[in-house]
Amino acid sequence: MLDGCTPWPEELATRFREAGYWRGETFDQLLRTWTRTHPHRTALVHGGRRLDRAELERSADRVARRLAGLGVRAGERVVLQLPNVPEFFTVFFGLQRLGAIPVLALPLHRRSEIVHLCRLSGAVAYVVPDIHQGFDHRELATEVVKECPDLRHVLVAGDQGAHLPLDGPGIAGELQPAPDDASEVALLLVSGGTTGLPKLIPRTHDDYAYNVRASAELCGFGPDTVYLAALPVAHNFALGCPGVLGALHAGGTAVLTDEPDPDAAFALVERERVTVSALVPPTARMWAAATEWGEADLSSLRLLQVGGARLLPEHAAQVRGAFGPVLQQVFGMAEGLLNYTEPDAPEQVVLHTQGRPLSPDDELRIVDEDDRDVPPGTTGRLLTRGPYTLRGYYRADEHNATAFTADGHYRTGDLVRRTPTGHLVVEGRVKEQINRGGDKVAAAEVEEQLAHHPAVLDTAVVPVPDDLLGERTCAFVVPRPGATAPDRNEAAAFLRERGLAPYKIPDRVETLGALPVTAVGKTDKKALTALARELATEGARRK
Ligand code: OOB
Repeated sequence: MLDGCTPWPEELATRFREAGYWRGETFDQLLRTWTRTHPHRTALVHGGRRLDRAELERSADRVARRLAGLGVRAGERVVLQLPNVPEFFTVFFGLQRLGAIPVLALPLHRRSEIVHLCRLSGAVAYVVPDIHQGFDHRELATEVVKECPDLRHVLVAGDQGAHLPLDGPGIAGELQPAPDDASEVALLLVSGGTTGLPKLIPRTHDDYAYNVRASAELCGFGPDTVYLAALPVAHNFALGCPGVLGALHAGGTAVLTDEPDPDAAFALVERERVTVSALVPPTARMWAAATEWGEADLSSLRLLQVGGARLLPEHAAQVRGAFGPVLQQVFGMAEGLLNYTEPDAPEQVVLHTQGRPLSPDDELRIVDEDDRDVPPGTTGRLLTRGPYTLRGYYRADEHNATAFTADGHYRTGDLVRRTPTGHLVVEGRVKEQINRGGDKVAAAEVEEQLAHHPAVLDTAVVPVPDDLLGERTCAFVVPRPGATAPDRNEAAAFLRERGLAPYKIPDRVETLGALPVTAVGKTDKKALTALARELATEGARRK
């Protein structure tokens, strides 16, 4: 396995192969099979563009030749930052054809995240759009290159500016065949993070293909599936749960959009006869509200997946009320473990639980703070291992020592309880992460960035409840003696300047004389969370 990764123990790997989870197929081999079986079935739709499987494969082959011509080799990493456009998949599969490894950055990542991802992965190339949603990624790339000596090439899908065009000349003749070791890393996903900087999650061909295939089977995907990707396809949910890859695997079609708002999305559902989509809770609620006045024909929808953050039972009822019994709750993580409510699950299960583990070999433990199992039905910390859950983050030995138990369970940081039917209910979390409607913000990352402000002595970032997003971020700031703490506008400008992704900029900034501490002298985040909540309700009352 790629240097810097933790493989599964050999006896487990053998078991997962014998059980038929790991089938020894790489994503390049899978794409070839999909193309061979249905060359002219539509694979991807984007605006007025439609690519059948044969075209997708040809385009991927062109990208592979292009990158090979630039010297990109098997095992090398390439940071891929594209929105929901067909090029995301032509580059993804082009890299698979070379055996090179995509690092899936999110479209909203900025200099801080991209420089970190490039350095951590030792990426040799970075693929960007030209301008996306008003932001010029070519300018970002110019800054990134200066800070990342290993980065040899920037490729632009669109107008190249000062960089190289993605669509340029490549090598002709035979491509060196991609390595066919399916136990090798196929892609690196970015974790939501709990520490200072995002971590990379190695996903092998074997484990991720199983993730996709088993999800597609559970969700009833088939040749008539039309999947609307309205969340970023760089995120695990829309990529492989079952996502675009699941639709392709099942012989179906994926429709790509960057506009999840009901106006745009409903028009696509009607036009393309979309059968399934995946949303985060705030978007699902907007969709539900919009059915009351919209006139689009949504009768083709057979499954509406909602996940990424807590969906309250009353909101689940609204969504189910608006769309009928098509709602599915999904509790997943880029690290692996996926839980789904079954498409035929009783209403109570769909409204009140976040689903059941995907694989019979997902091992779950619910424990107290000393890693002792709690009694059945009690809330505790979720630990897990299994055939598609990582055994270690990439190049992160120190972090891995605490993020996993000695016997290889991943500490999810989520607080859950299990119902008698084996479904999980997510009750909260112990990890210091704010879940902003599905966008994950590591408190430590924002704190570290804010600490660079010259007037800031100390800082702590905590969640505040929010009706739409579930949570927003509140930063408490202690000014240096004699200095004035930055207010929200100044803090936002400062963090933007430092290149932090926009969704990580605190929604509120409050000044304190000192941070409260616990009996052992640690910052008392519980007290701060309570204070943030108080300030927010007070603010709302005054309005
Ligand atoms: C998905 O993946 P990530 O990596 O962005 O975030 C994982 C974390 C979980 O550990 C949990 O804290 C939270 O997001 N989460 C949920 C949830 N789904 C995810 N919390 C409550 N209820 C849910 N249904 O978010 C993700 C990956 C694949 C499929 C779906 C979501």
